[in-house]
Amino acid sequence: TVDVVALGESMVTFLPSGPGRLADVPSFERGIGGAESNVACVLAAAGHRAAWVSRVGDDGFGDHLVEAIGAYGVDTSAVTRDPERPTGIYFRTAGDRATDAHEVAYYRAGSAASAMSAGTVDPAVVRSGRVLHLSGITAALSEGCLGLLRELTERRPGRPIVSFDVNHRPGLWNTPEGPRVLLDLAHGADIVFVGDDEARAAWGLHGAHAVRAALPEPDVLVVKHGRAGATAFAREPAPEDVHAVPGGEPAGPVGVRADRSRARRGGGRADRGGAERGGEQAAEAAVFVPALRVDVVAAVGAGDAFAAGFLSATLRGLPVRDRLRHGHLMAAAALTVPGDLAAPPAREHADRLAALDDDAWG
Ligand code: KDG
Repeated sequence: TVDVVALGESMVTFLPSGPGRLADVPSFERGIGGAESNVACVLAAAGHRAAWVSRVGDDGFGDHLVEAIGAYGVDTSAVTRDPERPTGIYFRTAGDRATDAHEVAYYRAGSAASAMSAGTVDPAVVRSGRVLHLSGITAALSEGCLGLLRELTERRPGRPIVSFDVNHRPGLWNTPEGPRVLLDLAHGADIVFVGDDEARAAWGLHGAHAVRAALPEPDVLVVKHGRAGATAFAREPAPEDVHAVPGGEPAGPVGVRADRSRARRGGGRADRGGAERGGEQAAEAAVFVPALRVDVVAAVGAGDAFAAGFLSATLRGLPVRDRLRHGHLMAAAALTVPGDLAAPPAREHADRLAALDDDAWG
């Protein structure tokens, strides 16, 4: 089985040769982007079996995406070609280092990926992994894409663990309904990633606990606090949800559970809360782990790398604090390169860094 299937639009990206306004940048360098394929690439580079499901044009940019993402070790065999619609592309400026304010120009309206729908994507393939990773970007692309996400986030027996990165991109939505739709979709996921800035802007929610109160259903909720760190809420699993991890990994739970004893003694700052679920009160910890302080080159791709690190550690059955630390480590690698993707630290190296004591982790 594939560990993670990531579904979403990828684009050929054009990164500026230097600073300045989009109007002034004289040349751009080609790269690849796409939140979900970024997650798949980092996971594959970190030694997981990852697949990317999407639709690209029957054009050179489509070829490039399939080849470049495949070169990370991602299975691209379920990517379909659209003979009529082009592959999406986008341009960005270098932006301001301190604020990361940058211009983005998307050329993706009517793209091949926007023609994804429950009718054009094979649901069996999409559900074939242990984890299905989705993002709110897809919901903004077209009615068909939104319908597909609604179907994939429906709670049904036997589905994979559904991971959802809210990724609110206000510029992509042409209706004011975006925030409500994203909250709806997040309700149906098992693992949700959201920035506290997104939650504030989209939902008017201030702080991690307010987000948890509005999103009690997902077993795991990660609220990211930009450069400060991230808070995870994770419910204890019902015993039957705990599976041993095959293939030589340390046996441990897959997915969706907190390890409160470890969180208390080992650096995650845990506080106790409760989450309402089906009328029952399930105790859970809120674990905050500070991010690594790095010299940021560009924030693009960092959220995706964080999700990949968190999912990687989840698949390996690591406790919540370590899932957050692996997320931060992968994000730190992405923050220090101009493009979306950086080579992640090797697993042994990441494990050693994640195991450093609290002083090293701020
Ligand atoms: O997370 C990085 C993405 O924002 C970038 O690759 C482009 O997918 C993209 C988007 O839709 O903004």
